[in-house]
Formats: sequence, structure tokens, C-alpha cells
Amino acid sequence: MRGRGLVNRLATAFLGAFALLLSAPAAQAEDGYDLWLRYAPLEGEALERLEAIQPFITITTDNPTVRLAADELLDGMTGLRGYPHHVALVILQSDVDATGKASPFRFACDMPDGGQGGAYTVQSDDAGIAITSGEPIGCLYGVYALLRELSLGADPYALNMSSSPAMPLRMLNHWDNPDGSVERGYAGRSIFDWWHLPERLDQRMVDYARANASIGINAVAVNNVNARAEMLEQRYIAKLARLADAWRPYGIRVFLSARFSAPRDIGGLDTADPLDPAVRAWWQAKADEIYAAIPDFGGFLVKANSEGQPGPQDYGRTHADGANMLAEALGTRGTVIWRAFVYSAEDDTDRAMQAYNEFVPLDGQFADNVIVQVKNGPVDFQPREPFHPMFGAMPNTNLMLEAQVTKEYLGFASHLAFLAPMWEEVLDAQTGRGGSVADVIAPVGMAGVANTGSDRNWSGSDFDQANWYAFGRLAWDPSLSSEQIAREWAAQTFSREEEFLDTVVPIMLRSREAVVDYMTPLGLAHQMATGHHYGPGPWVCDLGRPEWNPCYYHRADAEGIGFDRTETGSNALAQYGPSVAALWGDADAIDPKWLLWFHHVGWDHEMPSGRTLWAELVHRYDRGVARVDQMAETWSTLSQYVDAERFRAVSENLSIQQREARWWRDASIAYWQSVNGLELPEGTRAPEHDLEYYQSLSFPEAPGN
Ligand code: GCW
Repeated sequence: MRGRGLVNRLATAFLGAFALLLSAPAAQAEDGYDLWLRYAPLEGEALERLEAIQPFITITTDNPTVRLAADELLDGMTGLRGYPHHVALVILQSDVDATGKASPFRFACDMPDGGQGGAYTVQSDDAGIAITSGEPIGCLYGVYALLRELSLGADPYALNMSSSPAMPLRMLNHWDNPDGSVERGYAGRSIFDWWHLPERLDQRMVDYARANASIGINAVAVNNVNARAEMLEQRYIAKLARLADAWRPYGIRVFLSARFSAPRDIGGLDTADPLDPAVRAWWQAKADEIYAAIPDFGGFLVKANSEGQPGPQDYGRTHADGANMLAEALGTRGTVIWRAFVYSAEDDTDRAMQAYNEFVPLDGQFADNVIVQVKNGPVDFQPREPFHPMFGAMPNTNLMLEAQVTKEYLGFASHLAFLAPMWEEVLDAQTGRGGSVADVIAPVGMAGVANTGSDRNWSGSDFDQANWYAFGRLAWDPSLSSEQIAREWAAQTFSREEEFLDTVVPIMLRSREAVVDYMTPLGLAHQMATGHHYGPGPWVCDLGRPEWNPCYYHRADAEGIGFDRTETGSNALAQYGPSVAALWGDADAIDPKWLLWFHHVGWDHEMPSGRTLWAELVHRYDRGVARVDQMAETWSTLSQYVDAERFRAVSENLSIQQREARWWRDASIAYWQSVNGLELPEGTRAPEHDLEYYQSLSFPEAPGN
């Protein structure tokens, strides 16, 4: 990324006032590394307006975050002007919080009444542009907002922005392992170079923090929730401290995923019972050790008693016992984020109900510095799920939302699926118990499972960068529309041309629905192949645990298909507020997109479209395939707007998606026909191969497993 750390480097070299000449670096190849922070040169009127502003910056504080903000402003202005030019830079070392009138940019980043939590204002006036915040990080956020607006062509003389984050914790969770592999990662190896830390800090770690800060992300859990205890050892704490130091100026706090059995695994104790005094003392000492190295350590993220992970239930204790024990060790210094993603091998209750059953009775029992982290839906990051019934059902517990930015169940990195509409769907969902999901989590926050990796473009594909971006933007402001997010991302990432945006934004907005259509239409879920979840596997019925089988979710037989979650079935519906349960309880009235999630219906069930369920199902698969074809076709017309390298990369991914959408459609239809014995609706294309062919495909090398 361009000219990083300029102000910081200069600050150490020069005290007092200095001026020096800088020139912009040569243009870099468009390999996606710069993400949405390319600051590509403006043109025409927008450029003229910007040229009228002298990027003459006076820094009057040595706060590292304010210095960064100034760096960013200089870099951004250089990029947006697009040619080498002279910039006068004056660094004054003093504690004064605002600069003189000479500068067109004025920072006031420590205003007592300027708002909290990163809120900022950016305003144009006669003297120039003023960026104001109650704290340094707000000034950095303000600079990113200013540059975003300028990138989008806003008039620098007419800025009047003010913004504050909707929720305090805006977090990424990495499922990265210390050996460099990434669980559910589709963008190469881990970005964390634990081996060389703490001595060597990869520049990528700084660029990563910068990208996060630019979209308001302020917390990162660095390691997989399927955690290894050694991440809590002294040597890893030293590594983590180096990262924390690098990220602090960007306003990012580090969290660690903690393995609950660590006192046994690495602590020499023979138990991890949360009520055992020796165990409590061990965690207390561990927390003290971490805080000695990282004074602003965020806290622990814990996956306990889930998918084989150890937890308090191993000792007959509750989730609250386990979480509160860790919360006590952290004290007021930090937060325990306890995951609600639990389901048990022994319990034959509908998997979609188990988290609610385990957690809701504990409402009110969690310590103040415990947050319970709940996935968007009650099963597992499917292309579509109804919102999790825990939202709204635990009024006396801090609940945060967990979303998956990496596309474990949505075609990995090669399928284009813009996830903002999916997250918007859940954030806007009315819980029927005092507000929307966004309202429930607003006092707490949201976490996204990161999609980053060592690939040059960070996310494995150019369009997957949009999901990282959208996650941050929505966590900052859940009321932003998917369309606005798509538009600003595409303009910053590819091209500001109206024609390009008017073409590419609709592609993005419809892309997730296309995936739903060709993978799991009409409320189907978890039809992916075993383990890696790559490709279709609706025929899989014989895995050790019932709820790992696609059959468990589709329940298809000769008569019908779908999971009855009404009173006649598992009655998962009863976990929702009465108004929601009533809305979804009627198979004839429910929105078809949720139908088979909640109802088992006959193949000849009449749909609102007038088609039978069977015909509608086939129609949706076809619609999904057709949309991918359209996306590829439309993209092929856009080469004039996009550099050759990224244009080709996107095109090739779309070809993969076209092929795999057909695979999903054909394999699924072939399987349903083997179950229902029905002919295809008239005019429908038959699957390319027979069912045995699709069943014979095997991909042991699929990534992320
Ligand atoms: O989605 C599932 C994944 C697991 C993951 C688990 C979880 C980290 O298949 O790989 O484990 O969810 O969220 O804990």
C-alpha cells in the first residue's frame, strides 16, 4: 500500500516545524492488494475541485492515531489527484489539539464533547475541511470517511457528515490455526506469521489493520475457535503483544480464542472444572500475564462443549459457570465472548432448537462482561436461514451476532455471492420480542468469520473483498442498504463510471439469491457434501451423527419434502415470538423462501406461483443457473472499466460458478427424482448425468476442511 507510515517516520526524525517535498509513488499493478483503498485518480470536475485544495497539513499532536490519520489523508489525496505533486507537510510537536487557519484540513481529535466510540464529523467551511471527534480514532475514521466521499466524487466544499457507530464491538473472528492453515479458509494460508513473530512483523499485518480501520472494525480474534491451548503460552503472548502494538494506532483490540481445557493441557492441572479454585487461580494468573504484555487486551472468545471442544459441561457445570469464571479472571479489563453454537451428539432434539434450549434458561446468569455470540441462524451459516430465535429471547444477556464472511456454504471463494443482502435480511428481521435483530445487538456488537488469507487479493477473489467491506460497513451502520454498500465498494474497488456501477451493482445484489436458488431453494439447508461442504450431497444419510446428514435436513421421501418444525413436528417455531411463529406456522401463507425450513409438504403442494412444489423447486434451480449465466454474460461486457488482471480473474471465477451451479442443480434434481419418482416438468432440461455419477464424485483435497 502507498507510502505507509510517512508521518510517523518523519516525526521521529524532525522535531519542530519542517517542510519537505514528496512525490507520489509509481502506479502499482492492479492485483487487488489495495482493496477498496486504491484512491484511484479522480477526473474532470471532481479532480478540479480537489486540486483547488492545498494538501498542506499541520499536525499538532504526537498521538500515533492522529498521525496515521494525517498519513492517510496525504496518501489518499495523492492518489486521488493521480500525479506526482508537491505536498507541504509541517509537523509540530505539541499538545495543542487544533491547528491554525493556514491548513485547509483541521483535526480536532480530542474534543471533550465530541462524542464517544469513534464518532466523528467532517465539515467544510470557509477555512477548509474540519475533522472533529471526541478521540483520536474518530479522526482516523473521519479521514477514511472523507476519502471515501471524495473517491465517490463528493464536493469537498460541501461536506457535512457526521457519523457514529451503531454498536460498540465490530469484530472479525479468524479461524486461523497456528500452523498457518485456515479452517474454512479459501484465500490461501493464514495471514498470521506466528513463526516469525515477535521479531518479524509482516507489513501485511499493518495493511490488514488499516483495511479494518477504514471500515470501522475495532476488534480481532486472531485464532480459531477450535483452539489450541498453546496459543495461551508465554511465547504466543509475546507474539500477540507485537501485533497488538501494531494494531493499537488503528483502534483494533486483540482477542484470543481460548481452549477451555487449557489448565489441563498446558497448566499442569488435572482438571479444568470452572468451580475448582486451582483452575480459577490458573486463569486469573494467565489473564494477569496477558495484561502485563497487552494492557488493552480485548479478552477471550470461547467455543465450549460444541463439536468436541471441551467445556464446563464436562464437569457438570453450565455455560454460565464457565463463562463467568473466565469473566472474573479478566475483571473490568476485558470481555468473554462465549459462543452459542452448540448441539449435542446425544440429544436427538431438532438441532435448530438446541442452542436456544441450552442458553435461554441461563438468561440473567451471565456476568456483565460476558457476551453470548449467536450465529445469524439456528443451524450453521447456510445460504439462507431464518434468524436465530435466541435474538430477543434473552433480554438480560449481552447478545452479539456472528456472521460468516468466508463462504463455507456459499461456494467458497470462486462463487460470486455478495453477502450484504443476507446480513441485511437478518439484521432487519423483527424478532417479535421488542425490535429487530439489529436492535437486540446494538448495545453489544457483531462478529464476522474472516475471509482473509495469504492470497495477493486477501480474500481469494476480488468480489469477496466486498463481503469483508460490507461486514464492516454494516457493523458500523446496520441501516445502510446493500445497494449503497455495493455501489461505494465497486466504485472504490473497480471504477466510478456510472455505467459500470449501474451494471455491476445489480449483479452483486442478486448474486446471493442466485446461490440460494441453485444450492438450497425454498428453505432447504445443509445439502452440502460431507466435511469440506464443497458441492452437493443431498443423498448423504449415513454419517455418525444424524444432524451431519443432508437427509436430516431435507427429510424427502416419496410423498414430500421439508423439515416439519410446526407443532406436528419438532415445534421449533415455538421458540420464536408469537407473531413470528404465527407468520411462519401456516404452510400456505409462509413466504416460500422459508417453506421447507419449517414445513414438510407434499411434492404436489400448491405454491403461490400456481406451480406444484416440485415444479417450483426445479424452477428455482433453473433460475439460479440462469442468473449465474446472466452474471457472466454481463461481466463480459465490462472489460473497458476494469484492468485486465482483475477482469480476467473475475471472468474465470464466473466460469467456475457457471459449471458448479449446473452441477448443484443437476445433482440435486437427479437425487430428488430418485426419491419422488416424478417426471421433470415440461420443457425442463434433464440432468446431464445420472445420480450415480454425482454420487461418485469425491474431492478429498477441497480446501478449508
Ligand atoms: O460452520 C461450522 C464449521 C466448522 C466450525 C463451526 C463453528 C470452527 O463447519 O468448521 O468450526 O461451524 O462455528 O464452530
